[in-house]
Amino acid sequence: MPNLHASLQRRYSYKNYNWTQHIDECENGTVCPSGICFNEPGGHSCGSCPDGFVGQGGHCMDIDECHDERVCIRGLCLNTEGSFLCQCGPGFRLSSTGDQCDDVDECQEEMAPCQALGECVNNMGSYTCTCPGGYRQIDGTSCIDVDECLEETELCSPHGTCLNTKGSYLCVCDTGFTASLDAPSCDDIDECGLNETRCGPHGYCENRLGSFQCLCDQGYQESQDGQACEGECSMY
Ligand SMILES: [Ca+2]
Ligand SMILES: [Ca+2]
Ligand SMILES: [Ca+2]
Repeated sequence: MPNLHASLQRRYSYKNYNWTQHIDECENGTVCPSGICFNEPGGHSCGSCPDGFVGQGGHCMDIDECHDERVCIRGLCLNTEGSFLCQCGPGFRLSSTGDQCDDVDECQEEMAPCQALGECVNNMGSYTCTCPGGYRQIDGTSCIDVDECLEETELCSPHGTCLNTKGSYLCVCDTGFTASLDAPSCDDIDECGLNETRCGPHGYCENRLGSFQCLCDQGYQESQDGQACEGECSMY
């Protein structure tokens, strides 16, 4: 209490003054707004204004800290007598210095907000949960599989059936078809192109949609399914 000490010193230096005739204004605690009062012969003086106030001695005025744009950054500043309050909105937290609002990094908090598969991405005042391909965000925090087969009814048609999987889907192709490399559909298998001698030495292979047909040389006959040539001998 250096000011109290100074006051006592000053009182001590006037020890020879006739105190019986002197009125001590400092006894009335309201004479100095600063709260620091020096009793003097024939009067008094006031100490400097306390923190948060500006002025000299008897005249102290509250400082409006909120006028300073460096105070309470990103927050709502409320001036008070001798100080100020900084109120932070959702997604922000008062800094340790108490004079600005800092973004809360929700992704680093103990209770991470994103559910399984959701990747947390922090941003100023909030966060987002991003989902991997084939998943869609719900409730802002969770990722669910997209059922591509339900949402795009023409997928894999007309020669295949769509099968939903977690994070993707499959085209299950009809017999004679195979999944297309460049579209979600099923392409005809060119059985003849894959195996030119498919119909043996006595037949010509002709590709058909979803199948193939053997055209047999004279003296040979197509098998029941049309996919081989049989000599007359084998028929008996
Ligand atoms: Ca944030
Ligand atoms: Ca899926
Ligand atoms: Ca074919």
